[in-house]
Amino acid sequence: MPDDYDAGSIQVLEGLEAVRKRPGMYLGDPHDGSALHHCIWEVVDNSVDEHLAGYNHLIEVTLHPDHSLSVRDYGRGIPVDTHEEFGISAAEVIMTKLHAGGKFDNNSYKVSGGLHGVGVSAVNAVSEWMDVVIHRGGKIYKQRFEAGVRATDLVEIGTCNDTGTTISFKPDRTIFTNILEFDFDQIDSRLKETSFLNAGLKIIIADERTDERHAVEHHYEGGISEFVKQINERRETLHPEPILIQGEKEIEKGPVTVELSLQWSDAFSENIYCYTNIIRNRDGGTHLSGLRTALTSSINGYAKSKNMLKSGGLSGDDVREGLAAIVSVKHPDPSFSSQTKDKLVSSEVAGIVQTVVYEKLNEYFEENPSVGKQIVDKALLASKAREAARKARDLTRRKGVLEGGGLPGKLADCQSRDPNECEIYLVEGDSAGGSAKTGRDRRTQAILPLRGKILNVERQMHNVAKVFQNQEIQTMIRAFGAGVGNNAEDEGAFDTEKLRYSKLIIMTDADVDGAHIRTLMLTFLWRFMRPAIVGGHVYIAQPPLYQLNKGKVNRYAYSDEERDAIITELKGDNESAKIGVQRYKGLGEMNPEQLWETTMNPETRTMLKVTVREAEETNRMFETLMGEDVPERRAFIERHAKEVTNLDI
Ligand code: 0RA
Repeated sequence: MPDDYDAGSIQVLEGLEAVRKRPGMYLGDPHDGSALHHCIWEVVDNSVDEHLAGYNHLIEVTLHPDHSLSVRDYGRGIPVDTHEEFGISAAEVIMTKLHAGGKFDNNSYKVSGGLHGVGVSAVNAVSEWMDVVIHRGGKIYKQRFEAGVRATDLVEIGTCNDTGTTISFKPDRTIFTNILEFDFDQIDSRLKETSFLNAGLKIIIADERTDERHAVEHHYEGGISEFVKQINERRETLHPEPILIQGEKEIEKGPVTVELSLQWSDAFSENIYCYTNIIRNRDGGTHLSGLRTALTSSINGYAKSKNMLKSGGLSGDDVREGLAAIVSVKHPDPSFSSQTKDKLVSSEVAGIVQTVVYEKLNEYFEENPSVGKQIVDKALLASKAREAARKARDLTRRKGVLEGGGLPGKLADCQSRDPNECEIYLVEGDSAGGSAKTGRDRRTQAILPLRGKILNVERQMHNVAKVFQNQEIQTMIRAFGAGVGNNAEDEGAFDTEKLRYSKLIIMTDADVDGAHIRTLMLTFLWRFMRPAIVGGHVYIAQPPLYQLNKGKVNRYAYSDEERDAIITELKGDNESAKIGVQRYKGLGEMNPEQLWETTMNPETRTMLKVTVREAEETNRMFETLMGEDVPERRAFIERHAKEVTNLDI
């Protein structure tokens, strides 16, 4: 410890001691990895602020082999002149004073901020060491801290002709007792989000912890519009370009700017991501309610003006079905409902967002009437479906679908009566159904063969009676034994508690028809048994595409790449070795043993879990799963989810 310790420094030390004693209060749980990663966000946020101030276009984050991490930016560089109040350099103030941040420069400039906005000094406090290197005014400066305390003076170490700041730190292992490893995927997905929200900012993440250096780069000139496009990447969109909405309003504290990007697709779910000053607000808040109000009134207004409304209006849920949207608000002094900033409560924001969205959306519909019409059509369909689901219960009751009949004859039920261990395979076609019946574990696996295509319920929403006359649909309702209809308040509505199986597994051929049947099945479940999907009970079986053999060795491949990899592996050094390749066209081509071994054995099978994105997103897998980079995605899935991966609907 330097011997010239003055009153200011002692105050600093006390502040930082508090962080070391109770890191959880400032950075989140130090034992589960969340505080460890918050350290990164805190440091990166400072560099993002430089970007927002208009001075920085590149951030380089590097994970080093010694478990330290560095963040380099090309901003103005932290000021090095002596700070009047504290008598030490401004840089040292920022590195050691809690909440110092960029605040003493100009309040309105700092708009980003970490979980608690504690600043880089809190990270310094929980670091074994932290180095800051500053390029500024043609000179390079460096200072080191240990456990948040100055270990060297700020010294000039060279000259340069650029500007910027590099902050490196090594988390203190006495504080982060459980988890010391930075998680590349988590960093990657978070910083990808950061670059989407900061159009034009490039973020490079390099992992130097293994022999093979691994780096990714995120750079989106299109900002939040590219974010929305990526959310909808694997969906049929109703309009090719997201609708971009921008606006600004001056309040007492300064300007509030709002930026939104909206795009509807044929998906069922609604994916709206809200941000205030680049921080995600998981529970939305006033910006979200402003958006919702504007959407409902604007779309209803448009529908009415085009005489598209027959009876009643469209509900908020109806107009938001299939909507992917980003709402990004920048506010000089926002209020949140909690420390974690999950919900924005600044009341003036609702009105600002509502006004901006209402005006701009009306304008957009004016200029793009065909898109407007498609969005209304989609909402009308959602509205009919909702109405149909409401009627479903009465109808099924009257027709006796739920009572009487008992279990359907086609069902080969399992022996166990404990839903937790029971699963039901919904199998396309009688012949595959036969193989599945023979091959299954009859204690826990039930088989329900479904003949041909099930009804396209989307086309029958005006006629619910027809939906419930469909044999396959009646059979499913009876086999599941959990009722029908999404409205939980209705008597007889679908109730996962009553479900006779904890896993509903759709098993169709790996071809176009199979994919179609799967879609029809999912559509039915979404419209009439939604809690099963939301509760994570619906899965897609993954049969192999190929069987490969060399002599007595049999292998299965679930994709073309895997087929090629296995061929290479089986050949080994012998290029001319004979490898048998059989393409499975349908489940029916497999005998019962093969079907069990490749697709049904819980020990070895891979299944897709059907999810609505929100549920999936909780473990932040989605960005990687959605990325364009297929090998990367495969590698990710292999590393993280042996038995199930997700299918978003
Ligand atoms: C205070 C004032 C100024 C810049 C910064 C802080 C600053 C902090 C960090 C932390 C990481 N990178 C950073 N870059 C800049 C403005 C200085 C000026 O007006 O030139």
